[in-house]
This record gives sequence, C-alpha cells and structure tokens, in this order.
Amino acid sequence: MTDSQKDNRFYITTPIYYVNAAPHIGHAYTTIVADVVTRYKRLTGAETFFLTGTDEHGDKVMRAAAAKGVSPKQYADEISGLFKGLWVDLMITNDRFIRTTDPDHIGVVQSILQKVYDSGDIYFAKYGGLYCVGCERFYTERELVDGKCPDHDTTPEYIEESNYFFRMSTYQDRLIDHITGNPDFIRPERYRNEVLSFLKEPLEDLCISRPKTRISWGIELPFDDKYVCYVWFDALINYLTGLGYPDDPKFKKFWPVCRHLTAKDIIKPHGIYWPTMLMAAGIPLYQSLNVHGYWTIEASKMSKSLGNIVNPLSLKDKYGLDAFRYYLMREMSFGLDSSFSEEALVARLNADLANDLGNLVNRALTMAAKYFDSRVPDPKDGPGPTDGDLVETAARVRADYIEGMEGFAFHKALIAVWELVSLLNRYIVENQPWELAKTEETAGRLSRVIYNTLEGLRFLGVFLVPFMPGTAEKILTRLGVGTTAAVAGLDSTAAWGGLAGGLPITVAEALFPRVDASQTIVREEAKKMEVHVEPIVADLISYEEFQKIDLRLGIVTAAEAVPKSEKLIKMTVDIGEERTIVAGIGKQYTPEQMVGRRIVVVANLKPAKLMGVESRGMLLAVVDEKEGLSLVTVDKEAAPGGRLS
Ligand code: ME8
Repeated sequence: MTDSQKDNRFYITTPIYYVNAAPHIGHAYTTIVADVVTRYKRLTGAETFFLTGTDEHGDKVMRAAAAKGVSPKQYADEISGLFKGLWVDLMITNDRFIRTTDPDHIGVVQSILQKVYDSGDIYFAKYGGLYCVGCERFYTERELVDGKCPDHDTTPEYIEESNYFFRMSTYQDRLIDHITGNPDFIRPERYRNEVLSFLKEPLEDLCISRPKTRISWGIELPFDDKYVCYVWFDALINYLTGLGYPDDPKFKKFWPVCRHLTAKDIIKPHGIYWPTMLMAAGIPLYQSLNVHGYWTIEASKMSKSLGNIVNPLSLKDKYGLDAFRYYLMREMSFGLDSSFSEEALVARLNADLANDLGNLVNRALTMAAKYFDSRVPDPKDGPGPTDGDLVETAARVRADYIEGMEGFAFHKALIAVWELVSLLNRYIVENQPWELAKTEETAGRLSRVIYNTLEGLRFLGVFLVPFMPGTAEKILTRLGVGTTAAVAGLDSTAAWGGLAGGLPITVAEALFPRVDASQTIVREEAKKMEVHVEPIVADLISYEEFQKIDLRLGIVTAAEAVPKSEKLIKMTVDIGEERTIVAGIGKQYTPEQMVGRRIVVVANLKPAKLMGVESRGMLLAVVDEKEGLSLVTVDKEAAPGGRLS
C-alpha cells in the first residue's frame, strides 16, 4: 500500500474495558478521544473504522460475578450493556462494539493460538512459583510485601503447575529494532522510552494458559481442552477480530493503518506482548500505539471528605455533553496526567464556552438578522485594513489545528481555535458594526464586516465538529450552511470566502447558558454537610481594582541567603529605586543565580518581616507540579522600574 492510499484510511481502537466494574471517567476519556479523532478524520474525507468494546474473560470478571452470585456471562452482559449505553449517551460513533465472548472472536483467538502452536512458538512446561490461594494467582518475589501477599497478608505457597508458554523472548531483538527504526511506533516519546527501558532487561516467555481447574472462564485452547487462554492473549486479538480477520476486506484495508489508543497503565501488553504475538502469527505490526496519561480526582481547595462526591460522568447531565467533552479534551495534554475537577469544568464552561464562543455566535447572528434581514450579506466593499489579519489568522489557526489533531495534541488544536474566537470578538469591537449601520455611506463596509464575522463562525463550526458535534451542528445550521460533508468538510475552510451570500440565518437560544459557580454539585453537597469550602478563586475584579496593584520590572543587583533559613533569599532589587526583597525561592535558585536577573515585583505591598529581615515588595513566580517554582520574567532587556500593565 502506498503512503497516499494509507493517508486516506484510518483505523482506531480503544482498549476493550474490563467488565468487572461500571464505566468511569477514564474509560469515557479514552473513548471520547477516539471519537474526536475519528470525527476529525471523517472531516478530512478519510475512510475510517473505530473499534471499542469489552474484555470479558479471566479471573477478575469471574470473581466479580461470583461476588454478585450470578454467572460470569450474566455479569458480563450486564456491565457490557452499561458501556454500550454510555457510548450512546456520549455520542460515540464507533463502527463496532466488540465483546470477547462474541463467537467470531473466540474463533479468531483459537485460530491464532493454533497457528503459533504449529509454528513451534508455544511450548508446554512445568512452572513452579509462589501462589496465593486467596488471589488464585502466582506472585513474583518482587510483588510480595515482606514475603506476603499484599492483598491477603498471607504467605503464598510454592506450587508447581504445568502450562503453555509463548516464546516471547525470541522476538526481543526484532522488537527493539522495530521500535528504534520507527520513531512514531509508540508515542509520545516518554512512553516509547519506557518500553525501550523494559526491553533492556531480558524478556521472559509469557505464560498463556490457565488450567480449567483454577479458572474456567476463558477461551479453550484448541490443542488442549484442559486449559483456557490467558486473558491478555485473548483480549489483544480483538483488534484483529474487529476488522473481520482474516478474510474480510476490511482487514486488508484498515489493518495497515491501525492506531491503538490506551492510557499508560497498559503499555506493556500493548508495546511488548502484542507486537511479539503479531510477529509470531506472521501478521504485520500495527502502525502506532498512542498513550495518554491518567485522570486523577482531586479534592483541591476543599475538604478531602468531599473529594469523591462527584461522579465525573454525572457532570455531563448537569452541564451538557459538549461542555463535558470540551473540558476533557481541553484540560488534558495528551500524554500527561490531569486532575479532574468540577470547578475547573465550570470555569471553562463560563469563560471559553458561554462568554467567548457563545456570545460571539449570538452577537454575530443577531447583527446579521437585524441589518441584513436574516440573510448572509454579499460583501459590497472590498477588504478593509483589519480584514487581512483576520484572513491570515484563520489560515494559521487552521494549520495549527490540523497539526494538533494529526499529532494527538488536542488541547493545542483547541487553543488554536480559541485564538480565532478571540480575534473575531476583537474584530467586532474594532469595526463597530452598530456605528457602520447608522449611515448609508458605510453600508458597504458593514456588509463586509458582517460577512467576515459569519465566515469566521463557519470556520469555527467546522473545526468544532469533532469536539462538540451538537454545538457545531447548531452553529452551521444557524448559518444556513448545513452539516453535510460537502459543505462542512475540512476542505471547505481551505480558503476564506466559501460562505455563500443569501443563506438564511437563524437566531436561537444561547449555546451555553452561564452556570452559577457557587451552585456546583460539590458546593451544594458541602452546604448540606456543613463543610467549609474556600471561595472560588476566579472572582472577577474590575480594571480599576487591578490598577491598584503596582507591578514593576526589577533587576536583582545583590543576593544572599538569609541565615538559618532553608529557602529565604534576601535580594537588593533595582526597580527604579533600590528595594530589599526577601523571597522563599532558595530551594530552586541560589543567590548567585539570582544576581542580574530580571524579575517582576509587586512594588506597593505593605512591608513584611521574614526571619527578622524586612521585605519591601514581593516577586512573582509560578509553581508547577512537575517543574517546581519558576520566576516570572520579561522576554526583552527592558529597563528596570517599568510598570507592567
Ligand atoms: O486494562 N485516566 O481494561 P480497563 C485515564 N481490559 N484513562 C483511564 C483511567 C484514568 N484514571 N482509568 C482507566 C484493561 N482508563 C484491559 C484492556 S485491551 C486489549 C485490554 C482507561 O477496564 C484507559 O484507556 O482496566 C486505560 O488504558 C483503560 O481505561 C483500562 O481499562
């Protein structure tokens, strides 16, 4: 297959989720990412296939079912149904929902096991190890805590068991070569390095069977009916079954462009077991493994007892699906961890969606309705002086958006889109259409300004299709454009001016009503529980209030550690006059490093004594979870004393 043929096809998979517990925010995130990127690829005109599903065999599920007193299959049916239902609620557009209990999957797993067995890569051997009866599994020495099972606090027994093993070790060098020769095989890079570092140790063979006497809930080995297949060997193969391996034309078409999506918890099975299994089965490797970080639930700024009150999935009901999808995609940098908070979601909803985007759409459509009889005007005047900037920015935003989407940097794609949102808001303010509407002489200019604003909305509508399908549809239908691929594909934004004059405009309800930030679920619950919650940080202040803070650029002329203090540094700072400032930055910076630095100083803070030294001012720094503390500075050699505004 040539690269250009490949370019037009796209196959994405999510992990198939265990059915031992109900779906949660992590599952929702991965599946929404897969949906966003698939919708984006459809927008580019690609032929796509999107697979998700559930992983139903193995001891985890067997035990969860037993605890409920139902059969594993009944249990799997119930939980698998919850996942399937959730994907409908989240507007997920998967092409197949696979279950590892599907008959075609059982057939494919057995055919691959047989193939690998016939080629000599599966062997039978006696295995001796430390076995915990409570967990019904073997432990390695390293997994034990003081020689005991970490879950049961009992000493495991040494038992011997015969099992089937996959010769994974044989493929170690080939796998290393493949990963080193294909930089995009595992991405982002940190995870590629993690896999390569596992591979520095000798790879062991993989035990791929479980005796039925121990675990009966699994796919029977085709060459020994006393054993079932290990759950990971079974589960990974779903990515082939989903395409109808081996004979369905979909397999031929989509397998060469397969992209797996997972979180960092399962890179070992995906980055090591799976490619070596494919090698053994004589099947080409997938194109790439795309790994994201973890959502953590943080009780930030509030009492810990409130931390877990909010089920993140329930937030979509309160705040709407599109706001929920937007928050997840905007907040997480793909590859890194993020902490989930209802308040952050509300802050984004109010600022980015209700304020910036919602108001823009409403304003623009209302003006078109008022001045042009609810039609898209044909621009009568040529472009004015500010128009070139708008057109150029739109083209650059489009390029950044494409780069972000192609590179799975979704938050960057959204940042780019919001640049256009801000610019359009500014464009309206600068051009003051309400003034232009006052006289006949400026009617031509008015038509150009409104046309450009509406054209900008059309671009936004198209860019937002993958992230917020409902909102994008509203924007495009209110513009009279419609949402069929022919008019709303990404190509339709290749050049400015594609919006046809005369289309009917509809003004309708606000896209995103503002939410009262004091009435979040967390805060309502806190009131009931009489738990104190800190006020919301993002209380708005007026420009006049901001003006009261005198921020000055300073240069550090001398610095020394404050005696007996671990982190205080005393500095002499030139801010147009000389000041002594004491700051707690000694863990990150030495006094020598400070001398000569440009820093930002709050100059009108009341003096304070720190360890006996009077500080007349405060310097600004930002604290980052990963990078620690870093100083705020300016990017040119500006003179000290200058006021920041
Ligand atoms: O591992 N943050 O299933 P699983 C982000 N059945 N994503 C998260 C997350 C979190 N806190 N928690 C879970 C299995 N996920 C196997 C997979 S594939 C052949 C077999 C998401 O139900 C993320 O995608 O434990 C993670 O990789 C997956 O759920 C694990 O799902």
